[in-house]
Amino acid sequence: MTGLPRFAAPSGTTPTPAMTEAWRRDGLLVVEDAIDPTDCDALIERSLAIVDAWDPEAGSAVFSTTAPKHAAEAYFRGSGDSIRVFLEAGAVDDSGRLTQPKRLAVNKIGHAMHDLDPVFATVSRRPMLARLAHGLGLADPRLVQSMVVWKPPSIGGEVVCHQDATFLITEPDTVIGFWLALEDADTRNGCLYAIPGGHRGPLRQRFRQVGEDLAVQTLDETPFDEAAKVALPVRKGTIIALHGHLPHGSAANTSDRSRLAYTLHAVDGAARWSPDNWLKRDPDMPFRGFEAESG
Ligand SMILES: O=C(O)CCC(=O)C(=O)O
Repeated sequence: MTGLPRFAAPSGTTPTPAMTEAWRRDGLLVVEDAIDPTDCDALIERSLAIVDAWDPEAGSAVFSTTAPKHAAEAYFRGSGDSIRVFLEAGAVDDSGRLTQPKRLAVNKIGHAMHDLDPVFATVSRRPMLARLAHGLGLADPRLVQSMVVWKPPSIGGEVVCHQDATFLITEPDTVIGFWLALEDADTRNGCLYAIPGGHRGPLRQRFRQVGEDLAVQTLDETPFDEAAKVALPVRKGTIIALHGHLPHGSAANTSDRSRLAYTLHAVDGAARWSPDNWLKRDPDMPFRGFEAESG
């Protein structure tokens, strides 16, 4: 277990001073029982329905952070304002065909469920998330990206250590990640880990559009302090808020249990959204905040 503090969902409208202090010091906040288990179940149910309804023949791509070939694929590049299913590398053969049932083959679903799916849209706008976003410094939070990270039993892939500001660029950097455990997560089924305090180090990379391509650019060669990684086992319904510069990731799922998580990324509307972002939106579908209707 970790020595990091764990907090109960704040009863007031803002995070407590102890939470704000932990956020400033660690760059992450573990908030237990933040989202009702029935909401977690509803998101799992919707996720299963999305996967069941999805026809792999109509479009698919493998998503992997260890061998990131997805960056070249139109299926990935067009997923910023849609709902698309991505596969584990270990679930397809050399020609890209599924070698196992869909539900056991998914790497993730992304990246706009929070705007396009009514169940995800509702849970993404629960007051607890809005309070955390405001309380952690987003003056005008905008929800830019959502993912269900699937981690199927046995083949759920590693998410390599990264900083979210690498992938979601505003000027200045403002992104905060809200990672919600839809199921209990521990070290055997690939819970998150993080490097507390690592948000005070430099941003190492940018993943951005360069000409017609998406490319990773190195900004700073300082390695992540692997020895300082702390595992974050949590119960279903826990939210882990992650500063955009905080190094974090997750190990492969080697267990016989799944480890579904929902991750929602917000930026500050007061900052400039870089046109270089990989994530593109149709002009008719601007980023929304936590309000139920567009605002
Ligand atoms: O759910 C995971 O395993 C990793 C998710 C993550 O790192 C992210 O959303 O930035």
